[in-house]
Amino acid sequence: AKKSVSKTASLPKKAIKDAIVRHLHCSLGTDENKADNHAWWKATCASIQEHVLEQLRKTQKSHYFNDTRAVHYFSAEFLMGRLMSNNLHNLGLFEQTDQALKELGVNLTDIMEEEPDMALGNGGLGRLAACFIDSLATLDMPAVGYGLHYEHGLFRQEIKNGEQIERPDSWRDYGNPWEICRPESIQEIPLYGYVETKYGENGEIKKEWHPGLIVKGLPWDIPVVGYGGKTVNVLRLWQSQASSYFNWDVFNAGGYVDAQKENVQAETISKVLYPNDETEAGKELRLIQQYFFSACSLKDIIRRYKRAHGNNWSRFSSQVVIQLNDTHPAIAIPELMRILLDRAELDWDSAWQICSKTFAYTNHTLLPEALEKWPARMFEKILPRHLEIIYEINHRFMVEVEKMWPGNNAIKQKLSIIEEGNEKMIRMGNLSVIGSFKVNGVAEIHSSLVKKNLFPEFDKMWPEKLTNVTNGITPRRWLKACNPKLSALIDEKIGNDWPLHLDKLEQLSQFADNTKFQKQFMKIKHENKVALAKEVLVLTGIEINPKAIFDVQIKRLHEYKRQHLNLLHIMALYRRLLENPNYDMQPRVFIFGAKAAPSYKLAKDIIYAINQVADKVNNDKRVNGKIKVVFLPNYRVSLAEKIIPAADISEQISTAGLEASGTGNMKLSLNGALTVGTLDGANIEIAEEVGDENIFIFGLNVNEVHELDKVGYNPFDIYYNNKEIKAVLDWLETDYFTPGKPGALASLKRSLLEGGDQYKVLADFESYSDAQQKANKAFGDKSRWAKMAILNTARMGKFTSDRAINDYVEKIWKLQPCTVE
Ligand code: 26M
Repeated sequence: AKKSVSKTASLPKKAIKDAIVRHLHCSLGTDENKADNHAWWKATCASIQEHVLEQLRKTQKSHYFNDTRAVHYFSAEFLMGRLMSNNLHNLGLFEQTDQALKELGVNLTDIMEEEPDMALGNGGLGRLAACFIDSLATLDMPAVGYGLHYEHGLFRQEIKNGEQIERPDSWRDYGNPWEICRPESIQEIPLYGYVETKYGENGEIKKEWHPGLIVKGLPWDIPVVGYGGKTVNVLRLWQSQASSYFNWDVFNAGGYVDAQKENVQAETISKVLYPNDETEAGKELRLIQQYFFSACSLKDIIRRYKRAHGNNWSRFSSQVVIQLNDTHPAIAIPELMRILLDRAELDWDSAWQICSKTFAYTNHTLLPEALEKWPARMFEKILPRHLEIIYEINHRFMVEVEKMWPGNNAIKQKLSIIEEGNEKMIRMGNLSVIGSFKVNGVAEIHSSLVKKNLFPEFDKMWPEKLTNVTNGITPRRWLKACNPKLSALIDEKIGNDWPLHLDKLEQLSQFADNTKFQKQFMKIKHENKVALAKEVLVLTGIEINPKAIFDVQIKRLHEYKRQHLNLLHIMALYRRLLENPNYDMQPRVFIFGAKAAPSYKLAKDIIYAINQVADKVNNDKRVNGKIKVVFLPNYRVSLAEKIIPAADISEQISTAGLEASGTGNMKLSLNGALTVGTLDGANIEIAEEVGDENIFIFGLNVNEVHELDKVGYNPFDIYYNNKEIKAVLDWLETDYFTPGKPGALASLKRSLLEGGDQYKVLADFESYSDAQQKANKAFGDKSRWAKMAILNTARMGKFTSDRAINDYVEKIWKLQPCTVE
């Protein structure tokens, strides 16, 4: 049986109070009378951190003495959000701390608002990494997260005159109370320079890389507290620094200023998170970032391995598994080869044996423009030795391809790591598949498309390599912490161990028809909606009615996610209302949260369009409050935690085949929102779990999208045949929503007509509108709606990230849990 009560859970309130006051005095240099919320927040963090660090020490001791196999989760992004509430809940200290602070005259909810989000990620991929390290610690798995210590996380979004403005994010300006600097574990990373070929005593060829620059990697450790407070793992993030000793020559030669220039370059590496999840920017700095954190992390792993096993590499791949979160850290594969060949002086076959048993790779997207490729000439300049190794990996792989498909050059071209063309490119996806022992997609449909469309030949060569692990989310953050009222109700009904055994939520289904329970459930939803309405008023000045349907689409802005399908439907509803003031619909508030990549023009146009339509609709008396449209600026983890518990409808409306999984879909359904969605990503598995009667599925499925493309899709056919669609698209060209600026929204119309409507928005419009009408009708029947919402919560057990991690452990990582006293 799993720990249910943590040691810290018995900590008396008095001890907590004393610790907070002690930190106020001794760490913050202030006192109870002078302290503002920020100081109280910091003092409270410091007192929590005492317990965290004690458990961290015990965990590390236990892992060391047991010499456990461990997973190393390599990710360019960890979208952690805020840590205080999570750490308190996981330590079992939330209630006592709340009480202790109350007695000190301080409100815990208020001081939690002082914590800036740790927004070191773009969206789904980064948040998945954060959920996974929570589950790894909760399941007592030996694990380390490795990433970059960005000085600036994802940009802060402001909306000015309806348009997105990007502002720098400065999450560490006043210090981060959770992180620990570890100068004793600094690594040095070579870059640039050239490769010298030498000949050994027996005439064997040896390669020596003479780097042109060496930078230092300074690790910062963020403790990751498992639920129950026993295992505390670490997230180790690397900050780049100038290596002073290497630049000593320049310095002494009177080049003080030149040396400073090199310092600036070195320190730029970890300056900022790239916000571009649209297309591969091909930026040199991004490649350097990837190599920098991969190389630091590998050296860190090897240093630890050698402490236990000396120079004997035979046990490396049985002690170390490295999970590549997308191809961003794929450069770790040739880097490990380089270390084994050039440093450890192993022969190629022995090195490749080790290497190809160490890495596993997760694919998160099928969008062709998002598959990473780097110009070979960029590699030549930054990582000349790695380029040689990649060519050698490819050469040997091509020999295997020739055995399998003799004389077939087309297949060789397709599978080659090197893309020949105008400019030679290195395909990081192919490198990752070839260098890994397992490759997984993130939902059933996605994994089957990875096999069938993306890597079919690799699947033939290695039939066991490609597999699926459906994503999950941590129920500790995404239900227990963010929705305390619903959590308390669930505790009361089925006991309090559901955060560890989410399948137990199924027991709620016995109350789905119970009128009293329905009322309790919906009362909590209503209270959460009142709280969100307050927040919306503060953030936007827009008044919304908590009795209306709260219809939510929160995710990065991308054409394939189709926020514009949602918008066209809103415009159609608006038009129906204008044409018929008695048009029958439940009042509805459409809530959007989305950041657009700064260079993604059309995505920014869609944000502008949403805001302009919102402005018009919200202020049109004829609408009579039946439609409100809210665009919440600066969508981020901490805002998601406020929106999700208040949502009635969850918009998951991507073009079938393009959303790898989605994870917001799981969070919303877990909190009792009903999905309006396509048969895409994890929506399919959500529908399987909740049942077709508790979800609103619409639109083309993957096969139908495929068929439509085969016969040829012409959006003009729909435009000319559907009066409503035509009217709505034509509306965009007028100045109705952009007074004095006719055509300001025309790019949207163009992309859907002349642009070819790549994402089948018009093709799915009617079906979407029908699904929305069904949802509208269902909401009118309070008891029916309550039942559906309850069954959504009850049937989300599958989507805990604990299940996902257990799948990884069984299928890929083969880890044993290691308990901590
Ligand atoms: C690329 C180039 C330059 C800078 C950044 C990028 C980049 C960053 C993030 C590209 C893609 C990135 O993320 C992709 C992503 O978030 N994919 C999502 O992964 C989730 C977790 O598996 C899935 O649920 C989503 O469906 C999938 O879109």
